Amino acid sequence: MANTTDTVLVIGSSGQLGSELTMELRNMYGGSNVVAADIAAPKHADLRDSGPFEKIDVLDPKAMGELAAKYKFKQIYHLAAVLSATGEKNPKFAWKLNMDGLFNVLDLALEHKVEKVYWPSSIAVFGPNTPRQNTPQHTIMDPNTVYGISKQAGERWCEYYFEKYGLDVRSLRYPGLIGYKALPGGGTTDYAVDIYHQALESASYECFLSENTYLPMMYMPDALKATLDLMHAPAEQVKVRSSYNLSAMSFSPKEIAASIQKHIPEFEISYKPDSRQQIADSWPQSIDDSAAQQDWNWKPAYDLDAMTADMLLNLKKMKQ
Ligand code: AKB
Repeated sequence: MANTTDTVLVIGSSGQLGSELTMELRNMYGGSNVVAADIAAPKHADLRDSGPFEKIDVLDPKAMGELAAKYKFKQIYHLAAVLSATGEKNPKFAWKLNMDGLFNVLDLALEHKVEKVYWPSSIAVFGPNTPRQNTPQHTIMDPNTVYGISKQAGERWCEYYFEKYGLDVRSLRYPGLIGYKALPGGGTTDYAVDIYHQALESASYECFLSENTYLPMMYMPDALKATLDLMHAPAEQVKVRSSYNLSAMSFSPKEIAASIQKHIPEFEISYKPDSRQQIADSWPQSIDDSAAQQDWNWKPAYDLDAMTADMLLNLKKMKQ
């Protein structure tokens, strides 16, 4: 249950997930109770107008401390991260932002007695020796991207802060997230958002992954629901304190193209795999999320065709 008097901080509020999650939280807790914070200003007017925005660098613990003293946050959602493809271009910086940013938030939460922290992990915690079908919650994890390594290490630290200091940290291993409101930035799964935009603009798309590359994916409304359900579950139901496997659908570029062709028959896809192919090939193709189902009743609502219909409808409306 949401305690509507809580003050909530969303770090990374201008990003793909952050911009949508901030709006959902504002609907639940009231606009003025949810502080959007990012290094970049919010792009969307609804985000700008619906509540406070603070420009913040998660690598600046002093500024974060001042923010916490000002607002007395009860919950923090820490979403700021360098994703998989961008991370490979500057591994040292990706490690710094992803790890130091997490430590700054965890320590801030302890110091300012924040009651709950949310931090996203990813399917990138898995690697080439992980079983690729129905990847279990507990299995071999040998990530080979700096993003994946930082997420795996982050999971261990979240569990450590929970076990040693009693900090209520919760986390999900997101698959590729697809939404129409904001663009992703620098991930390996980004093609599955871009393809819808290009389908409407030019009825063609050149994909940076090969046609039969299966990856786990999720439509944004399901990702928002999973995040909020986990954060509002009674603490004793949250049994996994590293990060929960989370699943909705798995598809290949060829299959998403076929789904789009049901609405736009002339749509054509071509393939030009680049360095992101190697990352995709090291990740699972499908995920076993039975722990999330059992512990807090997780169930997704959207499959590929339902997502395609909704994406195209909403993108068309936005382009009018
Ligand atoms: C990425 O592709 O890097 C992200 C992810 C799966 O975590 N979307």
